[in-house]
Amino acid sequence: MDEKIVRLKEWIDASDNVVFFGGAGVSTESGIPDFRSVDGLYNQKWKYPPETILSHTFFERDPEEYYRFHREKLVIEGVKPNRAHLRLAELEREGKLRAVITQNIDGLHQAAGSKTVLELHGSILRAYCSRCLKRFDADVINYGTGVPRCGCGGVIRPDIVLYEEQLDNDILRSAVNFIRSADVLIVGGTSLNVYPAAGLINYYQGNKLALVNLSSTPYDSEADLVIHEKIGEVFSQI
Ligand code: CNA
Repeated sequence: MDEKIVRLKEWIDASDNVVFFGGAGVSTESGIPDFRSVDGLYNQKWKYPPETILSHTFFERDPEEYYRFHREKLVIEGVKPNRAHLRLAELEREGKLRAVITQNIDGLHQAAGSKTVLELHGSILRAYCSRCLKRFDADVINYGTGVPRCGCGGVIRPDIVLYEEQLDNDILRSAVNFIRSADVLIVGGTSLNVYPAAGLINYYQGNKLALVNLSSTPYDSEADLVIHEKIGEVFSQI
């Protein structure tokens, strides 16, 4: 086994306060493309980059096009948790992992059995009316065609944080608390380019910060351990 993975395993074995902070790269091995890798969403042919389509302004201006992208690119049939999601859920059951903090909106950590999951950017598995706030089953946004509307006439939207929108304060505060008091912080599958989420790392005060990401990130030089490998492969060994 890779010497770095052995070290990460030793840290985890010796701790009961591991926190995981992740992003889109955690779900690529489940078949959901991320935004920035070679076969991620940035390299596909859309008129606008994902960050534009997934913005508040765009959603208000052109919900039709938003939903075309949403249903084609964010909703992927039959996806299942991969080895990273499953091992994280197991580490929580073993009393080692305190929380999963995720930028993902796919619900795969909960599908794997994780209980304490802080969804910084919400979830496409929940929906509500943008006018009267009535809750809806996610099927109305994820399937079908056109723009889903509430009885009140408002556009039904996914319960995700679009670009230009604020993160939920309670979730953010809780994420800061978990990270600040963590013994081991594993950051995985995130380019650490999207703020304010990426800045959460700065709250970590320990000396066991592990970054597990295929490509390098702006935080590589600050980490105590950097592993540039597939996260599912790493987690199947720890
Ligand atoms: P990103 O900016 O797309 O970066 C993903 C990172 O993961 C890249 O640096 C890749 O090198 C790395 N990566 C890809 N596959 C693997 C792998 N198998 N093992 C290890 N590393 C890998 O994504 P971020 O999460 O950093 O950006 C934040 C955005 C993307 C959030 O707002 C998300 O909501 C949004 N997003 C979410 C999903 C999802 O829910 N699954 C999918 C696509 C985008």
